[in-house]
Amino acid sequence: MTDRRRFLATTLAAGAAALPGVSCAGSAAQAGKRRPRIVSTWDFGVAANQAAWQVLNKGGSVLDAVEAGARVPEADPKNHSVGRAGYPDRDGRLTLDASIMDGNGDCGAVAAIEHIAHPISVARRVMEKTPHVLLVGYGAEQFAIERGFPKEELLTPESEQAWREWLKKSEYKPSANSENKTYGKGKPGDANNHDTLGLLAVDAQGRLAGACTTSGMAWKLHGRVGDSPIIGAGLYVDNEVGGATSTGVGEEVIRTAGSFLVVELMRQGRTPQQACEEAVRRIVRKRMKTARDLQVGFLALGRNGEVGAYAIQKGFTYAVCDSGKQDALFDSTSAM
Ligand code: SD4
Repeated sequence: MTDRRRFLATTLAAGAAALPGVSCAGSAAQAGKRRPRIVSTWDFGVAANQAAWQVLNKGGSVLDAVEAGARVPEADPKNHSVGRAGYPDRDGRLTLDASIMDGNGDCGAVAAIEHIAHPISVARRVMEKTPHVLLVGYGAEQFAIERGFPKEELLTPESEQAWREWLKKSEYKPSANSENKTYGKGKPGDANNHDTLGLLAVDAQGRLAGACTTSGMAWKLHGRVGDSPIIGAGLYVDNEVGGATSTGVGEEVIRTAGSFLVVELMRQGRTPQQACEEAVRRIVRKRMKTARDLQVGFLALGRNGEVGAYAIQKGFTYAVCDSGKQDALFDSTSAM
């Protein structure tokens, strides 16, 4: 058993009992007593959750918390799928997507932005300082610079080398969970070509916010935008119900308005777990032929703190943080 597997197994054994409302490994979702909780996608979500928790625990708002959490992988040079050091598109350009939303329906996003290290913070400025929801490309970059964000080269030598390796064959073939498998130890040219941080938080009053940030699919066409900055696709939050976020092949999530679908299913009475399962099943039903090679994962948080997660493939992990435990990591159940 690898160290990570052992850690997951230990966490799973202890986690279900220690975390009311967390449904993991297919166990029946229980309604949790309302308390602050933060959840996020993938192994790197643990560190993001902890940063968000520090904000929430000191009395900060859920919005401040999710922004602080998202900034962690954005700044991590070992993370090749979010922010600085992300893998570039097929032209060698690193373009980033991010969105932020609170439970009152306020939201902001940037797509295909270049040279700005913290797209999540730009997304928040779009939400708070403009009448718009989404700024893209050069316009988003100009807006950020006007707001005082430094213009930087974000492509690291390691990411550039990986791109040069990729150029030798130039095959565009997303592979499931690839970044997570090699997180922190990827070799240049590895097929670790995607993964996104989606982070959701609820405070003791049931107020929610969410953030989603990514460099998108590595080696994508220049100008390609995934689900992460699309409100309703990669992220959706409603204080009346809960929130949802997604990771995986964004085109499939956009086609099904995935995160909105999960929240609406919860509104109709499904648990976060049931809602994630139904959203995944819809994609699988429509993509019978290709689903085997496709990864999409949904993560949901009810306003009472209940958690659900489900993916097409095995291997989707998610992190949960609350007053009981700040570093819990779970394996999502999956359709295949
Ligand atoms: C995108 N959903 O740009 C993102 C990438 C991702 O796991 O999450 N991959 O399509």
